[in-house]
Amino acid sequence: MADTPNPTRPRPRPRPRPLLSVRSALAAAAAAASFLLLRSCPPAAAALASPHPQNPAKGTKPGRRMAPTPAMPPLADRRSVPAAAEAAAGLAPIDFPYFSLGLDTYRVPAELHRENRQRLVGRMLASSSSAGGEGRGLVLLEGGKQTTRYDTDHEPVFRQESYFHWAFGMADAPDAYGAISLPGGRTTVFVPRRSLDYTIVCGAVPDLDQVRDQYGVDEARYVDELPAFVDEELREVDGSEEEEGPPRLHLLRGLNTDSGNMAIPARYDGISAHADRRDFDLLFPSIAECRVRKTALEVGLMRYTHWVSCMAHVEVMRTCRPGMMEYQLESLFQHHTYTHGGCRHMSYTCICACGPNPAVLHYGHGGRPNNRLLEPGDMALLDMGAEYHCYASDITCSYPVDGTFTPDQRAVYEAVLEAQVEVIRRMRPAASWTEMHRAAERCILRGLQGAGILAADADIEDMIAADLGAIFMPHGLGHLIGLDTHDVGGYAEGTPPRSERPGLSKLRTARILEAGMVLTVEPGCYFIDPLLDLALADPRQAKFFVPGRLDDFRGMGGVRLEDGVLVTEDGCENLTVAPRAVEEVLDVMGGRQWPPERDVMPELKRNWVSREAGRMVPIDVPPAKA
Ligand SMILES: [Mn+2]
Repeated sequence: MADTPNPTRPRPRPRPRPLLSVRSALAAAAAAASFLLLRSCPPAAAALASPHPQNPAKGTKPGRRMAPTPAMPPLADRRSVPAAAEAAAGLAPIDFPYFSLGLDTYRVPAELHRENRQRLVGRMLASSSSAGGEGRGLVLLEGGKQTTRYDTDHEPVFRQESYFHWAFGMADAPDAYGAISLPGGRTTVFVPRRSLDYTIVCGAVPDLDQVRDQYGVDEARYVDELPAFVDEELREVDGSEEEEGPPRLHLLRGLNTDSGNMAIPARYDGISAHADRRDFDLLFPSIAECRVRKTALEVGLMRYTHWVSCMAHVEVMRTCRPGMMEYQLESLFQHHTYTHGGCRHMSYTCICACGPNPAVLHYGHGGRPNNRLLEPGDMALLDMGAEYHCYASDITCSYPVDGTFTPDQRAVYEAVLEAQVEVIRRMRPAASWTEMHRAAERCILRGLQGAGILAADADIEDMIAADLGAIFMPHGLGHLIGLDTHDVGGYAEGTPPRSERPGLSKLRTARILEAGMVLTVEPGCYFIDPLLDLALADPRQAKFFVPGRLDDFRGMGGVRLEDGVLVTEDGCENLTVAPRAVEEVLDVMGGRQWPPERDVMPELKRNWVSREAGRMVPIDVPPAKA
């Protein structure tokens, strides 16, 4: 951080890049198949590591005018899967069922979901045997429904329900059911039998053998066969009931601690015949707990969603300038993640908050629709993440829209970056997320002392005790992320309860970290007038403020930096490869290549990757420091 350039030096701005040719995009899309089915090799063939030749832009120096380097090659140059691209990249072919949106979009093995089902079965059997329970039973999950808008027949684009998708990977199959037989784990999925009318309007659907092969399950049937199937599965077998009790029907019911909504158990006409066999206690905690820890295959997919979103953030960073509207930044992000990443859905509504708007934490919603004109001197806080195959990313970048930090903006930015680094330095198994939140608050308060907002001689712990951290960061440090942006299991039974202290009470989890968890690290510092007025009116907090200095920051909005971070056995891995150091941000805004040739902040633990033939491969970005 010491060798960052002069913050007041103006930066050269790149010329706007032309939009991609619509014609080439259409031609490429037409050539791409949404499912590619091949069989023979085990998924281990996907494990690969090929060094990626760095984009050669040697000799470029910060501050020099540089030709803008596209973060992603033009669509027409993207190599389509599989054979030619794999041969060119020296990669072994993938020979198992996978999901992909064609070209070089990520290829998600169906194995990912089979492994999830195995984990679920193992967990449920372990729990039920420890409770003295039975072995036989049936897990039944109901997939998401195709909905319509209000009273109309307009159909919003379908997005699968997350628990169902976690288990079966049927992202594109509305109105389906899935069943897992216990104790063996045999998997049967049920898809609607479609009418001729449906086929005429919506197209032909795959036959049952194709469904089975596509999702890598044991059997596929029609939904109208479900009642008879459940009857058969729950049938009592002579002799076995005396030892184990009759087979149970395991249904999903439980509270989402972020939304306050309940997961809805599977239903079909006739299910009430099994009312005495229903079990609502075992499935929900078991599947939620499995979702908390990600497998290597899930992490691989999340590396992709994070990489796509980071590269799109870089494009927005390069294009952003005064005179644009906030929604143009949103639009550009969506274009890049979809065109280059196959991401049809955002993980959440884009927050494109500029000028004073970062002080509105969830700006961008229907009532505040990203509609400000960017002005010179504005800070932008852009919180945008795309999802692919229903797995999320959640990334925030903050920077001055004109490419020039004022000293005050920079002081706030660096305080937040300090907090980011400090948390990533401490993240490892057995660390407390609550303690990480406090660590971030300390960094931010120290930064505000340095900026002259808070008294330089005041003790940080006294400020923490006075809840001053929650005045500047009135949200939690971060949350579990996976299929959902705010992923499940934050306050599961048996984990630390929600605190009542300001700031800590906003945490979406207070868990002790474990390897395999992916959490966002999103420290922020905001200047929210009503909160600041409350603090100034409270003698407990007002005494820490330097009179008058706060006024220089009111209206600045705020800064947030948000990365997705995987907890590993011995520390953590940052899945987010966005520009973070001030010099990185200014260089990228000036048109410099990304990823960079050197990593000026190895302490952020960014795992540098690139995409080759639908897979993520490591690339070499050596640390800048000796
Ligand atoms: Mn977040």
